[in-house]
This record gives sequence, C-alpha cells and structure tokens, in this order.
Amino acid sequence: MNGRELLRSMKDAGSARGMRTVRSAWRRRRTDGRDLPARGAERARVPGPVTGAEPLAGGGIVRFARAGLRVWVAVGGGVFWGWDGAGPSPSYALAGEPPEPDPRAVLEPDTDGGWRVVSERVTVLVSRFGGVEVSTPGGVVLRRELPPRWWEPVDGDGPARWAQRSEVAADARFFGLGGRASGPRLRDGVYRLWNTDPKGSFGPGDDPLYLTMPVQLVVADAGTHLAFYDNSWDGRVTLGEGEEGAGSGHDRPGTSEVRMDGGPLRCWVLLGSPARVLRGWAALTGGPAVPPAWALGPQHARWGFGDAAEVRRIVAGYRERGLPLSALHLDIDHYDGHRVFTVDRRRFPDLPALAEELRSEGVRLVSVVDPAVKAEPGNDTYDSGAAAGVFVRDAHGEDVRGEVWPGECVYPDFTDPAVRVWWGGLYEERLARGFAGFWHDMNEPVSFAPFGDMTLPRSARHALDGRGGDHREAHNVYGLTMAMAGYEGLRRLRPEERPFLFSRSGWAGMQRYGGTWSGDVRTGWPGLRASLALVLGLGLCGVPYSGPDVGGFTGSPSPELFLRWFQLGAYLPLFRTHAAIDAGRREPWEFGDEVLGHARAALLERERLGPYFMTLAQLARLTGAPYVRPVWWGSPEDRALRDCEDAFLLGDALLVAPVLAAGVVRREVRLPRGRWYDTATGEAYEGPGRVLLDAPRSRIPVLARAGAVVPVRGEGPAGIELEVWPPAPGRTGGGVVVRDPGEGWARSEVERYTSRWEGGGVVVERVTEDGTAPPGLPVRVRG
Ligand code: NBV
Repeated sequence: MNGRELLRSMKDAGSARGMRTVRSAWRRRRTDGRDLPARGAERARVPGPVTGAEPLAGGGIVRFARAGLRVWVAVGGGVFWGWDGAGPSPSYALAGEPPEPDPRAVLEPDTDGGWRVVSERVTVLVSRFGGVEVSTPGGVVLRRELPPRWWEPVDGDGPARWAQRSEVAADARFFGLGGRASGPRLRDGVYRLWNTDPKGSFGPGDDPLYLTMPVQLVVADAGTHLAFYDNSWDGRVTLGEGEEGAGSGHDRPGTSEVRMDGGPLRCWVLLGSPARVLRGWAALTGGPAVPPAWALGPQHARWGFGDAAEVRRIVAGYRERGLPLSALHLDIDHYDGHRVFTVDRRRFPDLPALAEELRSEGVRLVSVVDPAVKAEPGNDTYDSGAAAGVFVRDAHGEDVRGEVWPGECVYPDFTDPAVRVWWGGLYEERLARGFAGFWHDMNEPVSFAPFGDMTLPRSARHALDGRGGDHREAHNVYGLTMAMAGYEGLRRLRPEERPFLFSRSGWAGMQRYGGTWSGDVRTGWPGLRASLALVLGLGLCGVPYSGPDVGGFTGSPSPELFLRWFQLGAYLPLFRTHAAIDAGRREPWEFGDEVLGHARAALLERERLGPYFMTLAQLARLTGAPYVRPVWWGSPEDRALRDCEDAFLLGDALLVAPVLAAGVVRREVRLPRGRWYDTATGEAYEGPGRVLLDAPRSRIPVLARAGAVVPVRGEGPAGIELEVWPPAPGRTGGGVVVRDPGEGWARSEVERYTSRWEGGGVVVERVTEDGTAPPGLPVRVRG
C-alpha cells in the first residue's frame, strides 16, 4: 500500500464502508487461514531419463523415469504437449473440441536417445531428459523448453507447483501476456498471471492489471511463434532478453520461465508468419465477436453523469457542435444504491423513453454491469440468486461475502453453467430499459480491501464446470466466464442481434464474447503510451477490440494531452472518452475552441473510416488478425520495426503515428518496406527507413500503403466508396471490403479489389470467380 492509499484507508476506516472493508479483508484472511492449508514439505521432481515411447495419433507419448509427455501435431500445424496425462481439454480457452491430430505426423526415435515428431509444418524434438524443441521443417529452432520441474506436497495432498524454462533466439522479442501497461514489447522482468485491479489507476510501471493470460507471442529472425500454457492458476512469467555475442558466435538466448502454483503443465505452440500464428490462435480459441457497426463509432462515458437531464444535455452538446456520437455509457451511478440490474428512478425516471429518444438521434445506451450482488433480502437479484444457490461459497457451504460499491456483496459463480444461464437471463431487465450494449466491470473480481489481495479468498469454492475447485484456479477465468454468461444470455434474449459487450477482466478466448478496455489508465503522457501498449498487446493475444479511456481516467488532462489522446483513440477499435466521478470533464468542447475543432476532425475521420473498421472487424473474426497491429506485422524480420512502439498499422492499409509526448509537432516515423503516402499531404515516401513528418496539433500522421484500396463512407447507393492510393510504379495493390451485415448474423461476402497502373491512370477492379469486373463502387484515387 502506498502512502496515499494508507491515508485514504485510515480516513475510510472511520466511515461505515471503511469499517466493512477492513472487516471483509480480515474475513478473507481468516477464511484462507482456516480452509487453505499452508504448503507443507515439498518434494522436487524432474522427468528423469527417457524409458520409451509409444506412437499415437499426431505424435505419441514419450515416457520418462518419473513422468510422461503426450506430444502431437494438429492438422493446422499447431503443436500440443502436456505432461503427466494433461490433454487439451478441459479448457476455458478453447473454442470447442481441440483440432484433430495430423494423421501424417510420425513419432520417430532421434539419434541421441530422444524422440521426435516429424510433420510437414513443424518438427518437435523430445530430448532424453524431457526437453521439448520446436523447429521449422527447415530445422531452425524456434523454442526450446528445458525439462520441467515440479514441487509436490510430500503428503500427496494439494496442487503441485511447476516451473518451465524456455529458450528462444537471442534476437527474439516477447509480446502478449494479456494487457500489460509497459508493453507492447515486454522487457526483462517478472510478469504476474493474476487478474488484478491496480487500485485507483495505473501507469506503465504497474503490473499485473485486470487481464492477464499465459500467452506469449515471440518474434525473431528465425520466425514467429505463439506459446500458450493453458493453465489459469496464479503464476509468474520471468522474461530475460537474449544477448547477441558480437562476433563471438555465442549468443545468449532469450529466456522465459513460467511458474505456476498448480494446474496442468501443458502448452500449445503455433508457428508461422504473424498472420498465420494469429489465424491458428483464432482457430483454436475462437474468432473475435464482430461488434455492431455503432460500436465501431465514437462513444462517450463518464462515471457520474448525474441524471437524465445531464445525459440529454451532453448528447445535445455533441449534436449542436456537429460532433458524431454513436453511444453513451451509463456507469454505476445510474443504479439504485449501486445495485446491479436496478435504476435510480429519481435520476432516471423513464430510462426506456430516454433510450428511445437517444436512439432516434442515432445514439445507443450502454450499461455498466458489475458482478457483485448486494447481499440484502428484498434486492431481487439477490433473492433470485440465493434461491437458486448461485453464489460462490466457502469450504463450509457459506456464501462468500465481499465489499463493493453497493456494500456487502455476494458473487455469482460463473464457472457453473447453471449460474451462467441464471445470470444471462438478468440482461432482460437491461434490454427492457433500452440498453443496447454492456460494459462488464469489477470482474477480476474485486472485493475492496485495505490490505491483502482485493479479491475473493483463494479457498472459495467454484464449480469449474463440474470439476470442482477453488478460487486459485477460478480467479483468472472469472471475467471470461462472466462474459460467456452475458453473451449467451443476450443471444437467447435477442437471438436476432449480435451482442455487444466488453469486459475489464478476461482470459484467453474472451474474444469469442467481446472486447475489453484499458481500465483506469492514469491521466498523463505515460498513460497515453500505456493505452497504445495495451491495445497492441491484447490484439496479439487474440483480443482485437479494445481501447483506452480517452483523456485518461483520473484528473484533468491538459488540452494538448486530451487532443493527442483523442487523435490516437480515433484509430483504435473502441473509441471512447471516459473518466472517474471526481475527474475533470471529457467532452471535447471543454478544452477550448482549438481542441474542439481538431477533435471534430478526428471524429469525422473516424466516421468516414466506418466501412474500413467494419471490414477489419469481420476480417478479425475470419482470420484472427487484429485491427491494430504492430508495425512489424508484415515484416517481422525487420529488427528495427520489432522495437518500434510508437506507431501501428490499422489493417493492411494504414500506418498511424500518434503523438505521445508534449510539444511535439513533428515526429519520426519508421516505415516498413514499400511506398507510403502521407494521407494529409499526399507526399510519397519509400520504406524501409525513417522519415520526419509534420504532426501539427490539427492531426497526427497517418500513412497509406501504396496500392491500398480502402473502403470509406461515401456517396453511392452502398454508402461506401473506395479510396485508392496508387501502387508504386511497376507494382500492383489491392484491398478487401466486407460490408456491414446489419445487427444480425448475416455473413457478408469478402470482396476483393485490385489496383494497378494502366495507360497513365490507376485502374481498380473487383476480383470475381472468373476474372475481374468493374468495382461496382465509386472509386476515388488519392495521392
Ligand atoms: O464504475 C466505476 C468505475 C468505472 O468508471 C471504471 O471505468 C472502472 O474501471 N469502476 C472502475 C469502479 C471504480 C474504480 C475506482
């Protein structure tokens, strides 16, 4: 606890909430002291020498003196290995059945006493003592797992801890591990795997945050791979950067050590280009849900809008100033006494009518949804939940209580399928009030505590979908299973509409249900940087829809900081202004006329790019490629790009270079190979290399790839026009359009367009089954 928190908790302690919070924290500690036996003596184990092997589909089992390893290659080229009987299921991350083993992969003895699985796309070598090496068919090693170690309780009671050390190339860069404020490139250090509310707000130095996952994306000269240790227990990943021996020929490899407090030791490794790896990841864990078109537009939130009149005033403020707005979010202050699934009728007397009125102006209402339920008879949600026995209990069958906004609360056990059905049904109340989207908060889950972990006792019991277990295993999937409950409930209630939800906490696979956001990012230039790091890192873990609290959650940004945050946000999937109840305003007109004008330009540009965002959302579902990608996406072999953290690609076509520091009006931009146009000036630049570009307060540099065909809002019957950037001489280009399928489940066709030079002009054609055809959409050539 830092000094400020200590002061606050002492102040709080005098209040009723403070007393309850302290009591709740003590209770938590007592519960665990009683129900969670302290770790006793442990015995260390390693696999020992190999004793034999037995072929099985896709690979086989390799036996060691003290352990067994199942290893196989899946049809798509993914590798699975699991120790001591661990298979791919059950798993909260996987989208369904694991992929089929590749029937052509064979297990063969290796020359030095180990075994190897040889397949078309990958070779897996299992060494004599249980190391696992994953290489390309050409023989380049991408990842080497050293023999694992376990620590097992001597009395045989309780989980075994384990550690798995891995080596990667000296030049490799690590990304991922969920949402990390210090990324996107993960430096040497320890990263905890335990979803955590950082208390109040966070900046780049704070770790872990709300959404962690044991997913690493590793980019090296030798190739790109993703490693996923499918295990939701509390853990730590220690990364160490490699060192390239200058001419010595001795490179010190990059290292990763994963340590888990329990649970299976199993891992998926996917390899190939970044695009291929993410495609494999989406195949394994599910394609990202496609938000409705309005959720790709500008959104505005605030904790503490006050009342219906203020909401009307704000929406009118947008309208009167010509600022597009597609959604407005109501935070916990619209609840009655902070109770989830209620409305304060005094301040919002007729929410359905308000929702209807806003809807007629093209503005949807989004509701915050907190998981904790006020433990108070007479509270409908509590009564129905208590009757159905849905709340998390301790080892003695008593409901576990925590302290959150409404007071003393209980927590639904979302790892129970019946509880998910019950919870999903509660969204009926929200839909009846006119809400169109859902914002899951506090689902790490949080129970306020002045000391210790701000969450449930580790000994709290969970259903874990029939397996039974405790919070040590369920904690990290609490937000994920809440998203599952909300998403499935909405599908049942409104089968004809795609649900829109995003969630603060989550885990691998959450993209099947929705997106996420930064959480309480601290206002300041470091927070602005962290915002971009989070979005990029999450995208590489398969969660492409996210964005920061534009302007930061706390305090008051300077007009310049607000503007630069706004300009960045306009190119991120979730574009939402938001702030805390005690923070300054975030409406664009609160920062003076200059900022208002530039913010309007950013909003209008976002609107104009609507068809492109919809295309990217649908391509993400189909291919797993995030909308927002690191600049090395198409050229992972370019070492300088791997280290570039201040720009990103939006789809294939655009490169966005935000301003991330005060006073900057010109900045360096590192270009991937090929020709790029500054979209503001039309000037062409050749990559790879660095260029200096103007970044006046009116805009941030955005470059378009030569040849790109970008769908933007425009004239014409479809409301779409193709913006085309001329290919470099002697080259061709192209792009894809996936039109808005509306709010339902219709699937739009993937339309392909090509661009090329012909007779001194740029020609755009649509690729059809039997050749090419006129584009059928208006074309505008730029640059
Ligand atoms: O519901 C209030 C806030 C919300 O505005 C914010 O976006 C969440 O991240 N919520 C956290 C709870 C209070 C945090 C101090």
